[in-house]
Amino acid sequence: MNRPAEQLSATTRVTPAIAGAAHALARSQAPDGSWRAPYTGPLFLLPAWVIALRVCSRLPEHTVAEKMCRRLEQTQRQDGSWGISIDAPGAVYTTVLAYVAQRLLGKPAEETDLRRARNWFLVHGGALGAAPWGKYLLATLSLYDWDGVLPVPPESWLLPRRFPAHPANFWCHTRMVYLPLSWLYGRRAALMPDRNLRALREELYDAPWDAIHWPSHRTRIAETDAAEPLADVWRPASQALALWNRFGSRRLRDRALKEVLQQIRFEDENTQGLCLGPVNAVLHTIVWQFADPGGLRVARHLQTLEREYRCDIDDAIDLQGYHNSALWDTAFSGQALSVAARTGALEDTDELQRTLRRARQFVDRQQIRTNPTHLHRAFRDRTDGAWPFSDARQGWPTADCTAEGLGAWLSLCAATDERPDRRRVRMAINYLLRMQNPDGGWPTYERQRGSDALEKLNPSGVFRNIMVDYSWPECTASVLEGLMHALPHATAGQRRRIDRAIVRGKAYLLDTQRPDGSWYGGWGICFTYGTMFGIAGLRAAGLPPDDPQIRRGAEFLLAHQNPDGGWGETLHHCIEQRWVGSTPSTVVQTAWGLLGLIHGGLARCEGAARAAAWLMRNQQPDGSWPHDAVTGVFNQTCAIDYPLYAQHFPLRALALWHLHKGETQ
Ligand code: LAN
Repeated sequence: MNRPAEQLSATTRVTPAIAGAAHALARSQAPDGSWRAPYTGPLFLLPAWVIALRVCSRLPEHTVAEKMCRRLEQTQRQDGSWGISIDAPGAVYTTVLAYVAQRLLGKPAEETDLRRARNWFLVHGGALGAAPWGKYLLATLSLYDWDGVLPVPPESWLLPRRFPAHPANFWCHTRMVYLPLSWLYGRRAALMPDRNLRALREELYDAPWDAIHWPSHRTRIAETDAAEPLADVWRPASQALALWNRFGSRRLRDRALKEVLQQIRFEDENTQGLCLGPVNAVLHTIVWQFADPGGLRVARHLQTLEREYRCDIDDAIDLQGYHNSALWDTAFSGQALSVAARTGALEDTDELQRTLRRARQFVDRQQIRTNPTHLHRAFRDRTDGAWPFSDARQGWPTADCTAEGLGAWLSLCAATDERPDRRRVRMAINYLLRMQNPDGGWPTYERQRGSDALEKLNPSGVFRNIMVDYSWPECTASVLEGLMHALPHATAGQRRRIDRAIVRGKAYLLDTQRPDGSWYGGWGICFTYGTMFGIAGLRAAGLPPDDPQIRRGAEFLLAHQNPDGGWGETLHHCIEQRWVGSTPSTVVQTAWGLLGLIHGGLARCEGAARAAAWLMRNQQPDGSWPHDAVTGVFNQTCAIDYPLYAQHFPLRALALWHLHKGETQ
């Protein structure tokens, strides 16, 4: 075969590229065997933390305040606004919160950037136009009136579980945010305004505070904040719920508040105080400050935010999107290194063995072996055998983290001559089998509980697909790969169940492929991510590379490859749900594109060689790659940064390419 010069030179240069990347990755391993990096991107988290600190009268001293302000300054957009995340268009919600946070941290209202921010949000309706979560937070500071928020009655927790709108049927992140919110709403929890807060009341609105008729703004959301506009039912529903709030039974309210506080305790207990995510971690802090001012729980939550969620990037401070991403990043790094080890490209095998062993031990320790306490009472599912996104302490596993954790554990065991404990593999298999959704796909944290129709009640304005734990192509693909990996360790009974699960999972993947051959990525930006997983999942389910649907997936990738050999996508693809156009190639998306081609059996095609050459051209002298873009996303609108993706995905792609490019098709 006649190969262009670039392809030939790519073939000869790949061994040192793999070795350099593997050493760079090994060097960045943490002492506990994990990989982790600052997990930032959403811009509503740091202001929410500052608000919690103000509620608890624990605003930070000057140097810390300055570093928090620096982060907010870095993320302000040209037009003076803040988006809900990095790279997102400006929103009143985050602009008002970022403004309030900086004022609380001591900046004067007349400072130039704050003036620009104020001009921006006043043009868009001021705080009255903020998406609902912004209003709740402002209300706790008495910067917004509880009469003007979308009602969140705590009594919903007393409904029969069968009732479709019982919060137990919501996606767990939504449920765990609305849990503390319903307590704050039910109590109308608000600080007594001091002089500073009174001043702020005048800055956030284009009308005097006393002249605002709050009830007429309950369902108001500025256009900038309405990625998912409120459904029409919210208008009459919010009126009815507000009447209930006013005239409903006090005794029932007290019972409901007690129940909600009990559920909050369960969550604290089951997560060792870490909470499922950053939003409920902040809201629990605020709840406990009102429920038991200055108590032990407040102190613990403040400490958790400080020690686990805070991250320092150079001279700025941010609040992370999860307390860490350790299991997820370690699983991928471990798998990339295991593949690299198979290429024979690495010289210092002692160093590599040490790294792999420590990674294996870390992954090993993060398998959750127990179940939540008060399982049914706390509306939780079994967790034994599963892996979480961060670490075992937090106790909320997901299907794909389990699959990737299990896959990494097995690969790392194989690479370090350790025999995995079969009983534990089987526990993981059982968890994965339990998690399959009725549509054949796999969700994130829990099997789907509510019907898709619940999405009509999405009360957030800014996020999409938050009401139900839907199936996702990438979660499904990870699980199919994980199950195949674990198959040799399964019991005969499990094998039969795995076979059936795979048939249904395959059907789900075939069904979710779009007419253009791609899969939409729900948790990575965007089609390169989804398509890489879609193809890999179908291959794991047994389809051959020349299957027409796999071909179409690979052709989609080839059709959208940039002339320089890479791929580039932005958050707009996620928001618009279509390939809006290519943007400059990025490291991570190029690695995903190349991996998609390799899984699709096209390792030997010219496009794959050009992608590999792009990755090698852009590798830095120390073996690492530049962190050139934010490539994670959630709920279709909010970008989130996985800095380590730019290290382990290219390594895995190059190593696999090296292993497969010699194969005949
Ligand atoms: C995450 C992080 C990891 C991510 C993957 C494992 C990558 C994915 O494949 C499945 C979904 C999951 C677990 C996920 C879900 C949504 C999360 C928890 C996040 C993106 C991190 C932060 C985000 C959470 C919802 C942020 C808080 C915002 C709310 C809307 C509550």
